[in-house]
Amino acid sequence: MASIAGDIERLETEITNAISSASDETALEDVRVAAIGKKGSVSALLKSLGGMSPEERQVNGPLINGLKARVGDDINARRDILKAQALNARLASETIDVSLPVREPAIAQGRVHPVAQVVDELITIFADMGFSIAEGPHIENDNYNFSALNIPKDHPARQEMDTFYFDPREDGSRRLLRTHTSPVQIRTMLESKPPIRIIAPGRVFRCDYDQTHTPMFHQVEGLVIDKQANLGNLKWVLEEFLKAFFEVPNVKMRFRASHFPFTEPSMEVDVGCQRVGNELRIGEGDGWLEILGCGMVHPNVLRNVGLDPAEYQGFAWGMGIDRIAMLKYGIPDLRTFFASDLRWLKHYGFAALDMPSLAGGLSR
Ligand code: 2NM
Repeated sequence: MASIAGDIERLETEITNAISSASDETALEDVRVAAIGKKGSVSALLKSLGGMSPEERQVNGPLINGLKARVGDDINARRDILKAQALNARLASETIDVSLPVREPAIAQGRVHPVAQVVDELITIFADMGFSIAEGPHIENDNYNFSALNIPKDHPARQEMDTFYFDPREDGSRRLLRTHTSPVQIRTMLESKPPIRIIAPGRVFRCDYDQTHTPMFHQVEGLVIDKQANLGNLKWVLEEFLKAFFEVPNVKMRFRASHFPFTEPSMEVDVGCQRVGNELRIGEGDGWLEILGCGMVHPNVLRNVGLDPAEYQGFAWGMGIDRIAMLKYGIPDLRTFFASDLRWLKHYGFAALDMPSLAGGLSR
């Protein structure tokens, strides 16, 4: 009787070697298919049982089936090892150091310019008092920037020196860059009916450049038109604004007589202040700081926009946004505002997602 015990032993050594040298699961699968797959070497041996005598089959059958079972077990054991190795390799290559500092997303790296921050604060404060925000073009005509505002033809503000004029047009008229935001008030009064409560923040342009002046700067002007609007209302609005803006419980105010063509009477407002070390505190103290101009809208201005001064009156005020930003945030030099220096912006700028709110404290 022909025994195949020797053949089985040789085949088993061969397969066992192949299993242990399979370096990954794919290679191991190839070994499995070549041994116990349908057309594999062990399967071929099993098939050969069919051509054997019953006696041979009785001896060889258990031998071959034993081989098949051992090979299967070997392969499964090797697969477990390879799986674990692959997982360990992956864990090693995909390691994250969770102790590293978090990298800031772009939104957190950007900064809001102090002027933009102050405009947001102004809008928050005046919106809370029932004011709307009005805007207008930077390029204006002589009428909206000067004549409608009761600024006479020979007024010094009209001269080339202060105003950026464009080249004259065919008809002799000249466009200009607005020198204040007042043309926005004129446009608003022409377009809408009283009561009017607006603020107009925006860029203005004057031909002037030194320590404290830049040819482009920012202004906010306010306007209230109503049948009974009066100086008492003006004082209240300004006082509420100054307290909210400088985030102090009291602001000492002083109204000094002044002159603007577009208001009568006209006043300049000083606020109390105090130097504490390096810091200038607005609100109370022995010092005074000029902060804004204001007055009752001149009857000629009302007439120029078709309002009857006998029926309506109004008050208006104006101030420099850059200047109040410097005062509130302790920025010493105006010219640095427009230098586009990223280090400056990182130092004086505000977090992009930190919106001013009265509930949260404007500049928190
Ligand atoms: C100021 C001071 C005083 C002002 C007046 C007007 C208008 F259009 F109603 F006549 N707008 N702005 C005004 C008044 C502006 O800035 C220092």
